[in-house]
Amino acid sequence: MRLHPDRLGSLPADVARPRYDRASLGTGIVHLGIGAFHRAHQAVYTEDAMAAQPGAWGISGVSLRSPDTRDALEPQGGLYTVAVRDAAGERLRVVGSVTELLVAPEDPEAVLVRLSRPEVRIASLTVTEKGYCHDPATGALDEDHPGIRHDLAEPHRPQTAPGFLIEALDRRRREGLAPFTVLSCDNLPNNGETAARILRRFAELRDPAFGRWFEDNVACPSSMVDRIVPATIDEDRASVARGLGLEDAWPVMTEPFTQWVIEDRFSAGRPAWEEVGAELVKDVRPYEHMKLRLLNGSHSCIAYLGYLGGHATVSDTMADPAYARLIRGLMDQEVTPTLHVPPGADLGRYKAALIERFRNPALKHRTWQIAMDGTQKLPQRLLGTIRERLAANQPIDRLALGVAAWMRYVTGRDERGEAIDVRDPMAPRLAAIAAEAGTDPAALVRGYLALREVFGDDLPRSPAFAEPVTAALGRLFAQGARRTVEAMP
Ligand code: CS2
Repeated sequence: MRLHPDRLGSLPADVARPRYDRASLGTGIVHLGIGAFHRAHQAVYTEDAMAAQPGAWGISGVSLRSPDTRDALEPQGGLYTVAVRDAAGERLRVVGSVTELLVAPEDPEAVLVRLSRPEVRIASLTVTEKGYCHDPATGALDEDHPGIRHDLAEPHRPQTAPGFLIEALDRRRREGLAPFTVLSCDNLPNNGETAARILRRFAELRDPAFGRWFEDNVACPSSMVDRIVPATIDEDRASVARGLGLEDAWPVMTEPFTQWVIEDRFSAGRPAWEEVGAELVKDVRPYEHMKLRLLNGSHSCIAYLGYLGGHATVSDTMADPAYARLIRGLMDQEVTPTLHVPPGADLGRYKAALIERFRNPALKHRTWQIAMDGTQKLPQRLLGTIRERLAANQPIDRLALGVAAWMRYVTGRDERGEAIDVRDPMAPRLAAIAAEAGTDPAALVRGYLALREVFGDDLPRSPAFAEPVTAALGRLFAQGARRTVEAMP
């Protein structure tokens, strides 16, 4: 038997479920990128906000690529399970805030129609870094991106997130409807500002007057989102089914920790997220730096060095004392001095909690999963910190090792000579560089640093950057990741 709105009554008493009238939810939010992360994070805050202060904030979840989420959730009336796991055990809750599921490539017009409805007041996004179709080094729209070129040529059948948002905003503008607020929930620096820059440029390329209208009318608050949500595997489905007494085709697995810091600039209202734990602030930047540099920066280092050292998951990697020491050193010695501490935050406790979160043995967060899309992630996770430290003449040994580990990883061969499944929008270029440079560290570093979209114009010209990266890459080839990590101070 499948999870279904008619069967909520049969759930075991300890499984939480919607505490509001789902029928009155309506659709106030369209979310682009209805993956596991959104379902374990923003959709849960909205679920709780509906119980605390009812409102018409149901979520229409859009997949920009595959029909998998719709196929899994539609027969369940949009319901799904969030399993919160740590060493103490597992707690299940069934979430009902997603009321509709759309698959953009099957019917782009249906998504545009939904986004153009007057009751939709927020369009939120978790489309991952590459979904912004931008140049990660500068944060500007990549005007040569094939998806962007397509969406400019065929605005009524968009494929990309910017294409959908801009066409829908144009329809609203022409119909005299207020725009929705665009709420980026991706791990990008100044994600609201970045989204605004990209969307404004896209609007301007369609029509300069539209670009000005966008600038004057569309609110794009920034937000910092945090919750670790590994990909769901079949074993998780089986264990959730045992706990529910019903099958759920796509439950999401996560940790107890959750944080959402949002700039309070919504042009057409929002759910009462502040009633249920979200922090509404004026300036998200200090929170975002703290999170992107400490959590995501460490995550990427764990991913590349852990994978190369034979560790399949983050918790396995962190159970290795040499890695745990490296990550602690990275946070304390190299990242912390670059941070402006957010008001009221206790960095010592934050970092200790991060280490505990990484160690959570109940989450099987694969190093391979986090290793994906490095070209889109390195700039905000490691390179910004590196730039600031170099400008202050401070050492970057651990950060350089992280960058070198990424280079070693994207050569596509592991330490036993096996192929690595490198997933990255720039994968063909990464492979071509490796094919030409072989295993010569200096040639590889030269080749990868020439990727201006990643390293910008400054880092490739900086010997203070290239030298430690080349030295670290040499050690990774000569000694392997495990021994290189062990030899770090
Ligand atoms: C991870 C993030 O996959 C990744 O790149 O670093 O998804 C991370 O788990 C989240 O940002 C945690 O909030």
